[in-house]
Amino acid sequence: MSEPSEQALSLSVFFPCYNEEANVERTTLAALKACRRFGGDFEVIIVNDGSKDRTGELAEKLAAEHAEVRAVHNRPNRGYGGALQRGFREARKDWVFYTDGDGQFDFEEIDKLLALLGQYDIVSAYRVDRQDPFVRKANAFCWCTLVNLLFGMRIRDIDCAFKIFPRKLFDEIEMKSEGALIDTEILARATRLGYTIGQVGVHHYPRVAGAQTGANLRVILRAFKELFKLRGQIKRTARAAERGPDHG
Ligand SMILES: Nc1nc2c(ncn2[C@@H]2O[C@H](COP(=O)(O)OP(=O)(O)OP(=O)(O)O)[C@@H](O)[C@H]2O)c(=O)[nH]1
Ligand SMILES: [Mg+2]
Repeated sequence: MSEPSEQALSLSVFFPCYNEEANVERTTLAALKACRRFGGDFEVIIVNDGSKDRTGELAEKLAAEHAEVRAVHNRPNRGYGGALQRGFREARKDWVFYTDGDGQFDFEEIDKLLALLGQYDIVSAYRVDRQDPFVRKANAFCWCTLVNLLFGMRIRDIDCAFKIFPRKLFDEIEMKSEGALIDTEILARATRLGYTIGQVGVHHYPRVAGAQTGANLRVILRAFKELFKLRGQIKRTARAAERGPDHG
């Protein structure tokens, strides 16, 4: 696949939403505005992850109002990883960009990712001034250091929800994480396949509406459980590849 030029960009944009009735419209309109600037072929996918509020209903309304918008629904809620998996599997364009549905990132900064796609296969942003409490930032630093060591990567901010991938990657890798490990899983599997990853700083804004859910203990424990499973799976895949196709 050739480097995307602004004229010919074929882009799927999606964002997961779990109980984001206060944010989903604003986020969708911001995505549409950013995509329209490119004038290419694009789609915006709202992944409603089994929300208990009016997110699903609002997503359907937005899809009815805008031809480029599609709403898909996980029923019941499948977790952050399940929501991201759904978005990647639904994407139909050559490039897939995702961010969060709660408005903590600025879609306009997608330009920074596109600018690096000539040099790298994937671009993963890092938050320059992360709007989270110190303890959460310190935990994130330790987590990122651990996964980099385990999977031989050098990612500055693994869980930054501002990344772009070639869609074909998702035909080549399995995704199993249903929790917060999903970002690590995708980048670790892509790294094993030889995909290169560019990194660039983007802004991060405080959540203005909706409930904070990203750092509860259940999320963290689930991520560790999935981490050890993923480590085992990737090791097994590597050993099978070394043995060659006859040995499966
Ligand atoms: N936490 C959580 N978020 C989900 C889930 N499914 C989809 N999401 C969406 O994933 C995005 C990231 O979740 P957030 O709760 O914003 O996580 P965060 O940004 O790390 O933390 P806060 O915004 O501080 O809660 C949001 O757009 C959520 O609506 C889920 O099952 N759990
Ligand atoms: Mg958030």
